[in-house]
Amino acid sequence: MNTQIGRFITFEGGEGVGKSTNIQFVAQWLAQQGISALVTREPGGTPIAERIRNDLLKAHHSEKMADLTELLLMFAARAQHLKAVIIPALASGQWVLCDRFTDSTIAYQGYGRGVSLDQIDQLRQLVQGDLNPDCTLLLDAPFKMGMSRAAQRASDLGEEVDRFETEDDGFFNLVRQGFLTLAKAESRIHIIDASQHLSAVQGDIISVLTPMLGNGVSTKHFASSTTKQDDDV
Ligand code: T5A
Repeated sequence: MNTQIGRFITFEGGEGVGKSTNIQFVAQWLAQQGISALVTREPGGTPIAERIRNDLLKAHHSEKMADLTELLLMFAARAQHLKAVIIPALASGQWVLCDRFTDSTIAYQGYGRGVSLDQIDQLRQLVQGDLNPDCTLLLDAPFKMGMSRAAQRASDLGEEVDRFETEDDGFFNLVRQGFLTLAKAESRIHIIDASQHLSAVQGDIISVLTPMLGNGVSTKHFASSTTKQDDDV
């Protein structure tokens, strides 16, 4: 019988703040604790969702992608990812480490593009029901620092700039403020200062995750997320 309880951990933040780097670090750290973790990403994580990702990130289309199209494609990819990958992994007791999830939709499409947060919430409920992350690590740094790290990595690896990376400073400021606003409202979101040296960032991440290793934390994938207001009561 599988006695391990899967946990759903998401990594969020702006461009180049260190999500991919730290998700790999956490997977290795969990393996050292004897915990099997599935590493995945959004948009993407399944063959169909990765095809949607290609269209979403492609820098140049022959027409401008409408904001609503972008939003629906994010949730279409997420619906496939949840059904094919995330839910089965959690049900089998695996931990799931996901590079971006719905908080990115709220920050980028909601705060960044200005799409109605109520509409996003309706789609969230349709696609996720009560399935929410157990814990979210919000890697936060001034957006110019993240952009410059991402640009350096892209130049080292010969990667092309994606459609979101062509946005202006105002957009990325709104996205960052969106993430920080979410973190104030949701107790599952932990802000990690990603401007620190990588070893300090990883120390902070371990401090957040260590309490989840024991039996003291109940899993609540299928319960509504707790708000900070709830905690204060
Ligand atoms: N999107 C996504 C939406 O608009 N809505 C949604 O709902 C979702 C799910 C996805 C895009 O889609 C958008 C947001 C995005 O624009 P992506 O490639 O998944 O694109 O996301 P990016 O943020 O672009 O991912 P990156 O791979 O560019 O950034 P990471 O993963 O945050 O950064 P990482 O780990 O690659 O680090 C970048 C560089 O910095 C170094 C690393 O070694 C690397 O070279 N680094 C550090 N250097 C010094 N100090 C530290 N502390 C460092 N941490 C990392």
